[in-house]
Amino acid sequence: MSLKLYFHPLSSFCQKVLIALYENGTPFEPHIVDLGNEAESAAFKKIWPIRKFPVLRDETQDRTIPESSTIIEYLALHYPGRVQLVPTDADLALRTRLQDRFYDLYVQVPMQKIVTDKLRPAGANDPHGVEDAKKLLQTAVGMIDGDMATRNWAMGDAFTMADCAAAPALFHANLVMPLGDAHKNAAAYLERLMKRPSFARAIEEAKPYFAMFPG
Ligand SMILES: N[C@@H](CCC(=O)N[C@@H](CS)C(=O)NCC(=O)O)C(=O)O
Repeated sequence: MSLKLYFHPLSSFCQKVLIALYENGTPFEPHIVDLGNEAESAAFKKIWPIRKFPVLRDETQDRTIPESSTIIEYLALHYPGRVQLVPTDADLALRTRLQDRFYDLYVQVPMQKIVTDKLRPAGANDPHGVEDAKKLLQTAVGMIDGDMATRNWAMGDAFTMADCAAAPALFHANLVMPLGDAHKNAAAYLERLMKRPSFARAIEEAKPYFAMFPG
């Protein structure tokens, strides 16, 4: 098989790429990386010294592709499928990338900050950073709630890369800061995302690892 994905099922950025692969039934060889295991972590660092997953390896083209958005764009370019996750129209693609960046930078990143702070050793917490992250997440979720009053998916009617980013971002954000009644449109969008078979499958596969998610 030409495509190998280095990932972990519990990682939200990895779930984003899994959704893209499952949407189009793209064949790939899964390589689960346990970063807590020194040998696995060192081996993964040789592939991508930044040591963050997901990373895609395409043996046919001898290319290593890190970064979730770049992986999805790479798949759309070299392994296109029935579901066009990156629109061919240049301006629509630009808007899709903006939505993708929005979910990554203003939902996933602050959500990660809140979650990973719980994993820090006693005395090494960053309460100011966590407060800033909560404010940013609150602002972002408010904007999403407004947008989703009139949209089915992040870009409107078509399911795109932006929805691949939104699904795990909102799923985990909802765990750390429940969307509740104050954000009914965002909550309804998350429900639609959770019913999408590609994301439902990614969540099902992450379930055996849920206990590792800090409470
Ligand atoms: N910008 C990267 C972010 C990837 C990322 O933050 N991955 C996390 C897991 S969700 C990771 O590898 N964390 C391990 C670590 O930082 O030690 C992307 O879009 O792929």
